[in-house]
Amino acid sequence: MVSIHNISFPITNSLPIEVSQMHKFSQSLCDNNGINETIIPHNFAYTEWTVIDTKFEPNSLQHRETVFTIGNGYLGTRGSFEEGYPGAMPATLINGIYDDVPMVYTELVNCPDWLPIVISIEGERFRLDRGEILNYQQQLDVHKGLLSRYIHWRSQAGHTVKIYFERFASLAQQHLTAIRCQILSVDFTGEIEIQSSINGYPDNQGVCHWEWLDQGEKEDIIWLNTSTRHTNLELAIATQLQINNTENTEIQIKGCQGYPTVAASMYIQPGKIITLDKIVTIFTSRETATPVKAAKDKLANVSDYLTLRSAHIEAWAQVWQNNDIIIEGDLIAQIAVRYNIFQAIIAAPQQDDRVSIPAKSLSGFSYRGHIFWDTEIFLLPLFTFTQPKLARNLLNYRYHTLAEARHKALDFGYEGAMFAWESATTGEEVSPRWVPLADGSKELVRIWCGDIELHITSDIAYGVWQYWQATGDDDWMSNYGAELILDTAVFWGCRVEWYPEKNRYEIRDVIGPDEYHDHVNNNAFTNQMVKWHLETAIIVLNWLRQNYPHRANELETQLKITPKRLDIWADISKNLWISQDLQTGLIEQFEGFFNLQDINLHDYEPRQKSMQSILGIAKANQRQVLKQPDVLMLLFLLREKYTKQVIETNWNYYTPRTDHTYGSSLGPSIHAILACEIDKLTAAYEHFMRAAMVDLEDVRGNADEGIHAASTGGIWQAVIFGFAGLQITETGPILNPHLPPSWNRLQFKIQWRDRWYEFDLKLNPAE
Ligand code: IFM
Repeated sequence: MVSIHNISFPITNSLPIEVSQMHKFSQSLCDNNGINETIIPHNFAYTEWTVIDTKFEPNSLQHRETVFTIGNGYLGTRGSFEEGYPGAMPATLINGIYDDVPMVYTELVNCPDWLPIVISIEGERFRLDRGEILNYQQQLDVHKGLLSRYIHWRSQAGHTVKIYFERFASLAQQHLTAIRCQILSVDFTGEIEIQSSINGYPDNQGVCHWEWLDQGEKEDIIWLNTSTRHTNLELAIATQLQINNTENTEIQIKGCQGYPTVAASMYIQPGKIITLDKIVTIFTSRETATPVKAAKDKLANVSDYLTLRSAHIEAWAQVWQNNDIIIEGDLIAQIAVRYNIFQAIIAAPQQDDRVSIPAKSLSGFSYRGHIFWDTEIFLLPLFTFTQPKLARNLLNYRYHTLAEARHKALDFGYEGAMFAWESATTGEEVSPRWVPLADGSKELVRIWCGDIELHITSDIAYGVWQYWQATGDDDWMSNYGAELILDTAVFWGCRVEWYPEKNRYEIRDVIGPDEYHDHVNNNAFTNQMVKWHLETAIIVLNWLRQNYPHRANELETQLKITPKRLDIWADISKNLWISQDLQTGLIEQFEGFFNLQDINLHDYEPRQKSMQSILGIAKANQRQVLKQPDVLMLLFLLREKYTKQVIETNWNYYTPRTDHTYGSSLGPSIHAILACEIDKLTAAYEHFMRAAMVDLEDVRGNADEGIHAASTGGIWQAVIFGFAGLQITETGPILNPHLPPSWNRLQFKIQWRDRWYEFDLKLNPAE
């Protein structure tokens, strides 16, 4: 590696990584676990902390942009190239920055792009679709939160350079991002020009949400002020270009309205390195009344790149102290688990409790940045047990959106709070009602989730309860959590119907977690969760009466919780109908499910589409085929209520009927956990890997649309609740492990009631 003027190239001397240090996905799967590797292609090489792309693959550019997403909970930036590439989908998404759109109401906005750096070598633009790539490596180091790229490139005129990029979104300072760009001339003497810009007109797949307000420059600093068109959210971004050798360097301000640019030109000779640092600050009117001032002031006070980088790395080191999971004996599982934890953490708001984690995190446009049950059921446990402050932020988001949940209940003719299936800024229902058919025709399909996928209301209550149980945060529970559980219980008390002729309560016309079936009656998942919810509401109210009588009184008055209402809740908990064969324990997913035409999914293999696309919406509705676990989802959430035999019976029935690969990405981690409970370790590992590699190896072919956020949290749960078998007892957490045969060691920490518990499972201590 070359080093001139105390600047080493690349910074850490870490690129390119030697091939012997990497592991190919295919090897590990076949050697260790005997899983059918044809399920999954092989995109990357891995070390314990890094995902490495060793070859530029223009055909899967957008998949790679997703995989190499970085962020810090405030913003997420896809791994698009600084110099651009045709067909790229660069995006920076900031939590809470939404704008209005037809049909889907609101979407998370692609914010001004802080990446652009255009390099010209003797007038010839560097880009990977031009010239010749002699060597290429891109890597994400999740331990340090650094994305870097090394390119050995020859221009069409025959000039050879080595270029190194490194970027981060500071975990230490959420309004700060930075890029280092280093250029080493291999064989030429001549001029290099570097243009560093802000693109103020980024688009959400064709729609630009920004209206230019102002921009300016001073020496090597440029800034832009812009506003969302409909929601009038202001955003200011400022950047400074710091250059290591200023002799012979000419700085010029260029660009046009909405695209401020600072350009630096200089001479270079063979062996000489140019180092440029692009430091960026970003503020919006969600955090300050004066975003431009905030961005400029912050930039004026930041230190140099390496100091900022050290603080960022230190912040990640702190996170990993508690969040790391060590797996020995299976390198792919090791890096995949760390990668998924990294992606979950960078999506979680650190300092804002009025936003939550969108279904595609801050990494893509799919689902428009809307928030689903994915957060409370799949992601929340990771935070509840490792970073409870972040879990509280996520739950507070639901508390702050209670007003809209109350509106929704009223609109549907009920009391209490009924949460939106898809939620954004206010908590108003933002599920699209109509969407175009996926076949490209102009036909619209009615989507019913916003009207009748009701289980989210209990899922949120479940997240609240789990947080409270794990943290013992009575203060929060009495002030916020209890109200969430109680007002949603009020809703259920009204929504459930009594059928005197059957002597039972029922819940009709819903969609359960398995969205291949809509307008069903007595969905077992929904009904059992409602029973649990109403029982829990009574427990919470009694606790409140004993410990916080004033607050209990206040809530009873405010939410009109009368003794009569409480009697009804208790009665519903006992008499809400669930169809279960008492002999075998088999639960019917909903009334009439077993009368639907059965299916053998093997008859449709090989396939590359979901069963709903193959059969069509109406026919899938008529068949016993599941998009994702429904009864099994229930057995997972309320697992202490069910015996191993009941889990096994239902597993045997529903697993072969589930569309594991092309149904929902939420399913595999849950299947992995239940498979552990019934000692089916090969199946557990297979489902686990399908979830763990969903983005890295693009298992479903849609990772280009963004990270499967729910699955990142599901992976954490699969390791902790599945393989490690974490159970919470009256005296604290214990393990009932079921480790995959190749795992020699599993080590992790969880926090339970203010105390850290460290578990270190070593299977072959003698070796
Ligand atoms: O919440 C999920 C749902 O369960 C299945 N479809 C996608 C949604 C967002 O991830």
